[in-house]
Amino acid sequence: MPNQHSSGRKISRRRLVLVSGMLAATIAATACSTPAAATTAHAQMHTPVPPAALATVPAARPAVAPVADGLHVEIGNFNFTPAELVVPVGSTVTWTNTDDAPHTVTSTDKTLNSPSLNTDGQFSFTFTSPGTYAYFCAIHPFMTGKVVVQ
Ligand code: CU1
Repeated sequence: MPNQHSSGRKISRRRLVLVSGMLAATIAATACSTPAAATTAHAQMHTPVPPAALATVPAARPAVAPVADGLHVEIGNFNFTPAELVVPVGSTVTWTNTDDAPHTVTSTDKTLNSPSLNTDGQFSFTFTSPGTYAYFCAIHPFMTGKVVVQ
């Protein structure tokens, strides 16, 4: 009796091992094929836009578009662009800071005297007299620009 009982136990234990082994193999096969198929489908869905390009989109700051109308100056990469702007008398020029660092639009005689402009900060000035208006950034004096009013 004890022998039968113990051998019956061994059989059922062996069956369990076999069954669990087959299950493991099935799970392994499923785990192997499913992500591969999903990856392929994913890659096909995004073929026109590489995943690397998608990843950079949220990092990009929504642009305060510098308008190329001759009346805007972008302050970016520690430069005024364009560094020299020629405008007719009565023009209003707007500077936009696209840098992460703060900048100012300052002339020596303080005709131009913006506050510190943070990222996306803007400053506008209307030029009512002809002349050359040289300016710089009071925080980074190596940054210079000029507006020629005709
Ligand atoms: Cu600056």
